[in-house]
Amino acid sequence: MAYQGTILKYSQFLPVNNQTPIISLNEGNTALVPAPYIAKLCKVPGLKVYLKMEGLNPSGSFKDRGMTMAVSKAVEKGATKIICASTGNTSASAAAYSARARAMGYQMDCFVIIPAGYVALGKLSQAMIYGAKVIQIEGNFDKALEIVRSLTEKYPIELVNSVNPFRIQGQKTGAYEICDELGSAPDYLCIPVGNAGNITAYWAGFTDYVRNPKDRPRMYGYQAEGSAPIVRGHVVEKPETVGTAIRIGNPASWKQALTARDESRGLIDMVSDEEMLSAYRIIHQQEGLACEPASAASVAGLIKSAHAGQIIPESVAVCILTGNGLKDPQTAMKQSDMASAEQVHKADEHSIAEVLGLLSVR
Ligand code: AN7
Repeated sequence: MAYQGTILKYSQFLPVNNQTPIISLNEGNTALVPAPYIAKLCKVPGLKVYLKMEGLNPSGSFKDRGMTMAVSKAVEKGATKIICASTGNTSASAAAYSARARAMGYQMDCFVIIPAGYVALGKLSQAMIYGAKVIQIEGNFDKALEIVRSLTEKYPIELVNSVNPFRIQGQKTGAYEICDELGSAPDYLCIPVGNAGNITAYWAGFTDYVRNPKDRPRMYGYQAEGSAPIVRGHVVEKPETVGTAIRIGNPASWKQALTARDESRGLIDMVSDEEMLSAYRIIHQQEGLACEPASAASVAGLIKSAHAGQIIPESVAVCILTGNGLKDPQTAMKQSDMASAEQVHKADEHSIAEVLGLLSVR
């Protein structure tokens, strides 16, 4: 049977039955790619590093694993409207899966509430072209989440943020795939932390899938220094980071993230924007792989933890690259040699050979 997405592949672990309409875009089955350059940078003897390419999902982020479940269950209970607050990827995913629900003959409208000015261009354009109603607010993600939580208590509209338990259920499949591919769980699972839904989901997934607690990975979560409420132990009123996806000051799954950390004997740390951007450039330029800035927090964090002696020799670390590199073209441009790329040259072979520095090598 051809691959048909995460729900059918892992139905035995998910709250679905034959009556559940499966709204799928063939999400999941994402590549797990070795990252030898990053492994070397860690300076830990015998360390193996893999990157889980979640940007290869249909709407370009890990959110699709949760959204296929959340939208399927919304359709099952007869909902015709879904809503989310979002830093961008949840809105793109919700918009895509509601379009897919319409393809299957169900009525489904999608509303997304986003912080004005802080959603990467790729994500905003996705929500729009998939046909969602996009509402920008003056205020950050935390405020947007407050509003949608309140709205969904008062009106007949389904909340599809990760406070919806089906989102977490669906996102467990990332952990299953890693275990299937490696033949066992890794020693460390490095993951960016924003609203803390994904670290919660991965830990639940490893707990389902790996019988012996000793064989489960340590969960290493990383927040951005300017939006690190879990690390600092208090709500951050004005979160700031170049990784706009994780610009979240009051994570909904805060407690569950602490449980994941403590049960797995892991840690939750933070990385600076400079560390995140350095990892972002390394992933692209030294591995030939791609992700958005917030995703690079997992690699920046791994490097930081390795240098701090928190990764043991001969171990295996998996970093989750949560979102596609094309989500945030503006940051990609800013992190590159813009001055030289923007210059327009005469269409003249000799002068181009000169610019390329080829004349002297002949
Ligand atoms: C690329 O889309 O919160 O800790 O509204 O887009 O589960 O929140 C996105 C989060 C990491 C953090 N990497 O995951 C949203 C949103 C990327 C993300 C996270 C997000 P959680």
